[in-house]
Amino acid sequence: MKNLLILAILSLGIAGSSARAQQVPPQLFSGMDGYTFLPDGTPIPIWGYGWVADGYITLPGPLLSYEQGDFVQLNFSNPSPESHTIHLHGLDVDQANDGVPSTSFLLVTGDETTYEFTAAHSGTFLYHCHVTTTLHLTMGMYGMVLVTRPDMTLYEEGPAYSEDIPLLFSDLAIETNLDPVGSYPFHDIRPDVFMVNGVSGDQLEASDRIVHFEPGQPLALRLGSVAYSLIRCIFPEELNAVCYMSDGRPVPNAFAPDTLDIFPGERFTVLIEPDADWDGHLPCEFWSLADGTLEGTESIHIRDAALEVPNISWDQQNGFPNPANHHIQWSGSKQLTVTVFDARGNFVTTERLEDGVLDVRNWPNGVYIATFPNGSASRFIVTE
Ligand SMILES: [Cu+2]
Repeated sequence: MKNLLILAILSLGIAGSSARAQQVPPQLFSGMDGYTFLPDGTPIPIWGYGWVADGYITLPGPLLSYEQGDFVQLNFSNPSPESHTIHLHGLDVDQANDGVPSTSFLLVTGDETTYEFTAAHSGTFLYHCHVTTTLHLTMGMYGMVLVTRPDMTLYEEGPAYSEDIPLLFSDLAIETNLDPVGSYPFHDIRPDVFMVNGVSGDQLEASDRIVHFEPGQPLALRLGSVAYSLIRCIFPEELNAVCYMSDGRPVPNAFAPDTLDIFPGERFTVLIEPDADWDGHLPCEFWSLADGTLEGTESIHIRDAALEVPNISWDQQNGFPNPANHHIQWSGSKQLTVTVFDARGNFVTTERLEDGVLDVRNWPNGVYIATFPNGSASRFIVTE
């Protein structure tokens, strides 16, 4: 049953991520009282950004997602005890909105502002605090910005793809996060935690961290780094990876990378179209720019979505008729909530049923999986 729940969470997560950030007014705030957790459960203090609506900061900060051509108004408030900004790294903003204290302004405790810019180019970008940048960034004040196109191409006349996969590399030094002031001067900082999207090690094997693909549906890996280290991604052949963009612009000639080096602040967009049934890892090495040593490797798990389905443990909650062409009914409950996935684990619908009857008229033919709040599941077939 655990696997089924994982499938449900995963699928709802994918459904949720298609909602664009600007449906909710994008109000960010800065905080200096957050925690992140190492794979062994140790809490590490962080500073960072969060949505005002959520009320807590996250590592990394929330993904900022816009459509190409959007006029963006990013509201930002600073209730924390020190000054902060948002620098929109790589985006074409004017000086007043660049978040660099010496050329524009910083937000002292209690300040609020609205950064404005036009998201003129599609691509992968970053944001981070630009106050005492070395320290505030390594403490966790960073996130990714995606500018995408409604036609799901990377850029005008660029390749099409099915889904964005943000992968933000970063690192931290535990000693620094435990004692930010004591870590001065900052050139002695040596990171000892290496992260992808704010987590590392076994945390990357959590179900909602695994990257699922469908054969023939290219995924856009949105690679960006705010790490101290050099990131070296090693692409297995089966991923059929092609790099199309760097630093928010198309590269002159797309190329198939065996390895890809990402220096601090750089971004790349790589399309992958993995072989069917592939289940493997994309290893990314963290190399010290101070002494050239390999400090750590974090691996991103990539798996054919179809491989998830056979792991479900089936209960005897069978509906009838099955196959169904008009409706399917589950007995035993006057009111019943059902969540349905297709055979690949994609979310189809959640409905509250009267007398346990689900209307399946006009549904595409195929195998579906119904899940119920008590954790049981049943499989049914829809035919014409
Ligand atoms: Cu800051």
